Amino acid sequence: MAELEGFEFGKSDFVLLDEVTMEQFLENLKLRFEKGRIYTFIGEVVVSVNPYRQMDVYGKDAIDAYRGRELYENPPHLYAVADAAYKAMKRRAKDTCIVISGESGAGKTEASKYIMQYIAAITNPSQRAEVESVKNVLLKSNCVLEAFGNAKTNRNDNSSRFGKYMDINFNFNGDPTGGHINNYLLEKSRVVQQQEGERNFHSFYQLLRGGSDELLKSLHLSKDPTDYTYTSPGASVSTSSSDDRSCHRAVMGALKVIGFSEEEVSSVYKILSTILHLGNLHFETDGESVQVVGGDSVRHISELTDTEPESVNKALLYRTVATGGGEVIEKGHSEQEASYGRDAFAKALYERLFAWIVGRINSVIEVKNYNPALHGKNTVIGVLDIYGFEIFDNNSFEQFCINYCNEKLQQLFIELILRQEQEEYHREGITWQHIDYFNNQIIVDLVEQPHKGIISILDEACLTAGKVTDTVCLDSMNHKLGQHPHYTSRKLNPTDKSMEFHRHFRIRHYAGDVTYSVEGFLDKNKDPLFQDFKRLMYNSSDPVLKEMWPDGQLSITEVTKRPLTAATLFKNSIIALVDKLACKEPYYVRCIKPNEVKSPMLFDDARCRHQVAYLGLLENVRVRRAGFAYRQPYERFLQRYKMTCEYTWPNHLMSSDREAVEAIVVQHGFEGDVAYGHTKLFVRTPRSLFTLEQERAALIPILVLFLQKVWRGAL
Ligand code: AOV
Ligand code: MG
Repeated sequence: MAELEGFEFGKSDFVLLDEVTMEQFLENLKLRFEKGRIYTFIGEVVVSVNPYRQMDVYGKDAIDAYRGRELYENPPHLYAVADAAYKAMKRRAKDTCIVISGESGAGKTEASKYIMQYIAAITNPSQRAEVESVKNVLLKSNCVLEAFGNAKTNRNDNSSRFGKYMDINFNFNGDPTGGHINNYLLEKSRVVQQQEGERNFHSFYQLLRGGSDELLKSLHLSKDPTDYTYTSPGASVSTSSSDDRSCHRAVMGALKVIGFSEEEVSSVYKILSTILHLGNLHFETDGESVQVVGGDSVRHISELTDTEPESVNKALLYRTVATGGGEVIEKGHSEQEASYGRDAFAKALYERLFAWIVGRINSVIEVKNYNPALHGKNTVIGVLDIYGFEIFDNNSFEQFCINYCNEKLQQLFIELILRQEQEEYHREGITWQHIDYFNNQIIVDLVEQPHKGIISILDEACLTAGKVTDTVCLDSMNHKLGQHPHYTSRKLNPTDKSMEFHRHFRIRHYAGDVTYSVEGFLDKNKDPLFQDFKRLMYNSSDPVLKEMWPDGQLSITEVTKRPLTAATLFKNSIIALVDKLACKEPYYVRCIKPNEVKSPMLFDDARCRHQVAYLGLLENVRVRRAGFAYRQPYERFLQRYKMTCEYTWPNHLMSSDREAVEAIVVQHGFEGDVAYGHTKLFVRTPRSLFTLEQERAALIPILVLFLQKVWRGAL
């Protein structure tokens, strides 16, 4: 239970609400938000509201206050959860994970960084150099990954466009020995196109605005993002340009600390520049053949990628195909095919660059020379910060994947929070009472079920020979899923005959209805890239670039005909992630976005109500309170409340702590409100605890007075 701060700040744990209603929940959340209390517990879950302003609650004092303390001893905080996860890991050698969820802009990434900073701050008290270096790399990796994986969207100026799960490994001392980052589905379509009001990945603007004159000259770049097709639309989008400049410096510094060599850093910037030059190419035809137009771009690209200009030109204009008879021929692109190929190449370059950066960081932090026989069990804390639920004006394949991922995480939340309760009651020999909640498994199935789900239908369309269009695929989905309670075929809406409805479908997600435009779904799912580009990169003399394209060594006849689709790869990776999380002891941070306008003052009731509802927070409180709102080991309960009972203060003479606890319970007359587990006392309603807390609070000043007198020798 959270330490009572006094009710002027609202209730620090939602289980203390008089009644579990949406009104009371919101009232408490709002009051706390307005009083600058952005964190509130539901038992061990922390609910966090994005303050949209710097809070003075993350300093050294706060770290010291939470270090090694029990969850209920301090006001709710991310640090309390981080410490609980750390303690479980250290004391009980349990692998734990902290799952941070909430919609886009709700504060997940910020929360994950505070949690990591906390863990870094409380470990390695003896300042061992190798541990410090691991911690440093873990912390610095955030800066690099955000530069390359985040972008300004309409919902968040620093939106994560990839999912991140980071395992931090600990030795038996509880000090970090290494880690591993898994990244999920980078939104690479952003490299070549952004929605209105949004930007490309930060890295491009940081390089252009922050790179030194010398660096930019060597990359044949100007300082102005409007000079490049891929960065031009986002160039005027407001974010302070000095931020881009200072971030560039920070990223350069971080790359160095992590251990990227000068050559590697240079390769990274060359690849970014190659992408920008690629975007400025276009194609023209004289009716017979297609030509590349774009000034010196081809020359720059060949120089930056360490390849021959003729080879670049050729890869842009031709593709090698194997005929049915096994013959290999070169086929010229149409203008449209060439533009398509260029964009696919630019996206793939960026995606591989990102994956390579993650791999490079992993190679530095991976646990080396760890011998469990010698060093004890290597335990792990996982921190998950993955893109939140998204509803945009135009929702595409990326939103479909992101929202599916959020369905999976919600499923895990339901499963684990209920399972944990169930297990605890079972372990302690107490009967558990079932609480109703919305189980979103039905939506998960709608997306991922073999043969029947949306991903299967998409894959089938992608693998069908010939031209299956997005709309044909949509027809197939409508046909197969039209009756599903969470799927709406917009085409079947008899009142609307507009064409728009022929290109959309709607999913009733746990977090709300989302209408997806099917346009581009098949292409993004198939994600094709001409083998010629892969070969071009593999043949580069730049070792870093070459390393990113091992599949370029395959000849056209060796290329696998049917690689897994993007949706299936994503599905598999998310299923693996969920499996990984499910076998750890979970801790949850549930983030709420208080308003749409990034204001520190505004608590938008309707928006918050919606989030509280879909995050299942009321159910969470109910489950927590169902049988018993509180549980506490006998010893701890006794420590806290022994002063309220004459038989236990200052020490009891009973044969066990459990008996002493019984004496307290009986003295206060709430024996009908408790159950005695094997090791813990379970209290059904908050009121009983209130009585005790109030009595304790009233006694403390008397006690202090008494002790002061003792010290002064007055007694
Ligand atoms: P997200 O990770 O949940 O969205 P962020 O963590 O990036 O959201 O938060 C969005 C913005 O809100 C940040 O850039 C900060 O300006 C502000 N913010 C969030 N938490 C805090 C905090 N504790 N203190 C001060 N400001 C905060 V997304 O990545 O879009 O799903 O894909
Ligand atoms: Mg984020």
